[in-house]
Amino acid sequence: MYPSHRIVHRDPTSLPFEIDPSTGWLKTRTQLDREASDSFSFGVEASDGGRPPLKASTAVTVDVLDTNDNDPSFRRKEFRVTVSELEPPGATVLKIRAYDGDKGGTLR
Ligand SMILES: [Ca+2]
Ligand SMILES: [Ca+2]
Repeated sequence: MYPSHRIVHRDPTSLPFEIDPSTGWLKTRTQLDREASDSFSFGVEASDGGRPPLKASTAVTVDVLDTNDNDPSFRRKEFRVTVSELEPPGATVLKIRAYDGDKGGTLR
């Protein structure tokens, strides 16, 4: 009697994974995006098909590794500022910082 496997989750359709019931191979079902979800937790249940069926369950966590797939971006298209000619050298003028959605958050 070979066990049959299934994913146990309150909303399995929200998971980007599916499991082959007979082999137990977990496969991606849709494209992953670490910037949207970096980790998934769910259960997998095995059932032996006996009468009554005997079951086992285990907890699974899948962590999504990051790739550099986002361009850095500025919060504004354009910056414009005024500065007095009397400002001494070293005076701060404006913070023009780019952000990056990939892991680490800011530019390296
Ligand atoms: Ca990036
Ligand atoms: Ca990324």
